[in-house]
Amino acid sequence: MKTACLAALAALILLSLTVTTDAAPVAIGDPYADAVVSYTEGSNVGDNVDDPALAIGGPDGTVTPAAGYVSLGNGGSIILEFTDNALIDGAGDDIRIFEVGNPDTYELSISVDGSNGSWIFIGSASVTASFDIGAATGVSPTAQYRFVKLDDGNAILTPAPVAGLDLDAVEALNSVDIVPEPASVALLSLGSLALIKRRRMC
Ligand SMILES: [Ca+2]
Ligand SMILES: [Ca+2]
Ligand SMILES: [Ca+2]
Ligand SMILES: [Ca+2]
Repeated sequence: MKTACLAALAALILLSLTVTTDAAPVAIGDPYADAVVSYTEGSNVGDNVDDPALAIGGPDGTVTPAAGYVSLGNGGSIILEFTDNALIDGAGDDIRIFEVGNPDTYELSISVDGSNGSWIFIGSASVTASFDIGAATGVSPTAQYRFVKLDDGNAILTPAPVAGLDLDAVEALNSVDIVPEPASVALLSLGSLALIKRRRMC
C-alpha cells in the first residue's frame, strides 16, 4: 500500500515538472525604453512634437514630416522606464540616445528604481550619441538600471517648435531581459501539495 502511495506521489511530481517545462516561452525583451514615467514640457514645443510616447521603442523619427520624436523644449525633461529589459554596465558603451534633426545639448542620468536621490549623472552630449555608464562615478557593475532621465542642457533658449532635445529613442546597448515572476510554477506547486496531502489518506 505504501509503495503505491509513493508511486502516485512520484507521478504527481513528474506531472508538475512536465507541465512547467511545457509552459509558453517567455518573450525576449527589446533593448529600447518601454514606458514613459514623466514628461515636463519646456518652452517652445509645438503641438505636433509634444507626445512623450514617441520616445518609446526603436528609432523611427523623421525631420520631414516632423514625426516619431518628442521635443523636450527649453528647460524640459523626460523620464523613461525599461520594463522588459534593464540597462547594465558591460563592455564599452552601454546606452544610446537617438536625436532627430539639429543637435541639442542634453544631460543623461540613470537610476535603478527611479527614486529621489538614486539618480546617477552619466554625461552630456548632442545629437545621437552613446555612453559608457561604467565611466561614471557610482555605477555598479552588478546593478540593473531600469530608469533613464534626459534633461535639456542647452545654455541658451532654442527656437520653436522643436526646442531642446528632439528625442526619438533610448537603446540599452548592454541589456538583460527581465523575466516575469513564474506564477504558473508557484500555482502548480500548490496544487501538487494539495494532492499529496489528500493522498496521505491512502
Ligand atoms: Ca525594452
Ligand atoms: Ca560599459
Ligand atoms: Ca531641437
Ligand atoms: Ca521614436
